[in-house]
Amino acid sequence: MAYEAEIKIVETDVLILGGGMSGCGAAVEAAYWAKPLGLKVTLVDKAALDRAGAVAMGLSAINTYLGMSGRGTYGQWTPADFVRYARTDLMGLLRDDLIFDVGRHVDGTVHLFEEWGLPMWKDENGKYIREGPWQIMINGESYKVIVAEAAKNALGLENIYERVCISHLIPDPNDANRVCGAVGFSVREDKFYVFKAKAIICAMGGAVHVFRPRSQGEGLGRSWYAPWNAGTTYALMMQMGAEMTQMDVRFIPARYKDAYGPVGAWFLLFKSKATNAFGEEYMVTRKEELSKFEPYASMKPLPTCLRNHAMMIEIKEGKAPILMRTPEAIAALAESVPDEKERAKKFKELEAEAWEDFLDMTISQAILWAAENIEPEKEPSEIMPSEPVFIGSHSGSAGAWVCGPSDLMPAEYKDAFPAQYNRMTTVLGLFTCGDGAGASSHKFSSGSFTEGRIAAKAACRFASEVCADYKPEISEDQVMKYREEVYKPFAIFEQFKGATTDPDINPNYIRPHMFMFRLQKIMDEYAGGWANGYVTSDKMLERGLLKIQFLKEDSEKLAAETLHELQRAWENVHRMWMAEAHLRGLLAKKETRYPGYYYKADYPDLDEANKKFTNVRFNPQSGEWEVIERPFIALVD
Ligand code: SFD
Ligand code: AMP
Repeated sequence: MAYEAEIKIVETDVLILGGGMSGCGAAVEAAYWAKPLGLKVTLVDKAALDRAGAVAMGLSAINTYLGMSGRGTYGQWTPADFVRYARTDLMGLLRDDLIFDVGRHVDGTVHLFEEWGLPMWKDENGKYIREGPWQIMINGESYKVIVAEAAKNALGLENIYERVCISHLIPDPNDANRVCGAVGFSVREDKFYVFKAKAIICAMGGAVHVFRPRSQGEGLGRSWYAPWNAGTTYALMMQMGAEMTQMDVRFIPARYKDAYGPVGAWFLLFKSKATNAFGEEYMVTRKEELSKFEPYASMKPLPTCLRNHAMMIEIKEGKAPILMRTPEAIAALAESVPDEKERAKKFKELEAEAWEDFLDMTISQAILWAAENIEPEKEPSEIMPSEPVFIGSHSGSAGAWVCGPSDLMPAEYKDAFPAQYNRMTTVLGLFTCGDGAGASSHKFSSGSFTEGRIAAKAACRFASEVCADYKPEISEDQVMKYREEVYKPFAIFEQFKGATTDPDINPNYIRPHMFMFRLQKIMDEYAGGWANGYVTSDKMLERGLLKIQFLKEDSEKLAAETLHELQRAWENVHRMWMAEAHLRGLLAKKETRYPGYYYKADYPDLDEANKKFTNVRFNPQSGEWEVIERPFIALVD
């Protein structure tokens, strides 16, 4: 029997799915443009905005700030410099138009954050203190609360739906390549939501826990990136038929072992060195091996994947543990102060900053230090390459192939889009940003918020220019079908729960947790997870795809007992879609462009002469996938 949750229909013009950094940016900007255009804007998040998304725990730095107006302590970069920096980091293959667009607007976003009350580190002249060339330091424990408050003020609480988990996008009944709505369910109440909209901004973050994490057993769930970013952005866009780019590009963050504390502040602010167990600085000793990946091995800063690659060679040769030399770094900075008393004070300050870096951003790392009696000023800490995650906003670049700004997008890309609106995907009315927009890395928190603003401005224009006479149609029959589909895991559990004495073990269904383990095992073993040293090959990927098809069959048998578990069920279906796209993206790539992120054993080299985008697309009509090649076009030397 169908589960009869109360049906709530919400009609709106611009629908923002996800209230993280990019969703909040979209909300602030959309509210501004919607007023004169007479549009209604609605935002939905599966959690509470104040602590939803990757910035939930806070951050200790804003990683993208150009400082064009001279407000930063050093470095006044141009958007063209930003393109060079981001593109180098991703081994020369990104969309210059998208990155330039973020670069020219991101500083304004950071200034807004300060205006809204975000405490910034400043020097005696009132300039933002840099962590590194592109990053500035913040006291960011409440970063997300501050940003969420701005979004709430802009939209009004009556237009924000919290704790509603979006499970599907709805295609227009008269145009399969147009989006007209989304459905989701309350994770607290028996309410099923149907949102009808003219333009939809899909901003539900990246994908974590697609691969088997290093944290197992009692540590399960601990990851660097937000575990509740379950690939929903990618899955829902793919189900609509959106073309995706760089789906091979996972990010392997080098992190403090077990609690996943970020390393940026240590490398850049504290100027720490990392060594192998024998005190050898692998970034120096492995230079020769990296030179196989020229021209990128000579570029500065060295691409993140190549830094990983050097570390992975050490691990393979048995020279682990890899150590972040925190005591030497703190001592060296303190020693630069000539006066003895001042030096002692500086030492204490640095010690406090070391702890604060994690207390602002990755609290569990500080807890682990305390639990293991680690005093960072006295002993080094282990660092480790983590499991792969998908995140279009950091040092990875998986995501949708989106339309760029009209003044910058190369003419060769225009045909892909049914209408040209900035950050619209290849599906009419469907926009994305942040982790969702591909081939445009290094946005981080500030760039994601900025890209949300860019997408929202275009979405408002689209809703008023293209949709003046358009009314999204979703029939009652369709609503009932979606409700039945969404709550099916409840029906399956109810039907079969009595078949065994232990409800976890049942021949008729699979629970979301077990389903996730199965997915992670396939990906870890066949797609180059950490267990295999990140190595895969076409043969392994083909086998992995076969296993994913079996898993897909079993996804029809997912069972859920509670609303919370229902959410887990849909999250894992979304992860499964991301997994398949990753396998297909890797299969389409006949080179190892990202050593240190993945290794294709059958194509171990860079194929620089054939540098191109190998996009993938699921065709919702035929159920087939296709590979679409797009040229790389540089706008900046
Ligand atoms: O040091 C649904 N990031 C850092 N950025 C910085 O600028 N500085 C740093 O210091 C950063 N570091 C860092 C970072 C992240 C994390 C986790 C750590 C450290 C520990 C990166 C940024 O956080 C990141 O780039 C942006 O947040 C990306 O923004 P966006 O909007 O793409 O994703 P989101 O913020 O996670 O928001 C997603 C939202 O979607 C919701 N959602 N809602 C409804 N239905 C569903 N089915 C949904 N699924 C998801 C989520 O609840 C969320 O609100 S450092 O390591 O580099
Ligand atoms: P992370 O803490 O590793 O997420 O990095 C935070 C920021 O510092 C990002 O902008 C990284 O690209 C940058 N970063 C981290 N480590 C290094 C490094 N060794 N050299 C240059 N940039 C780095």
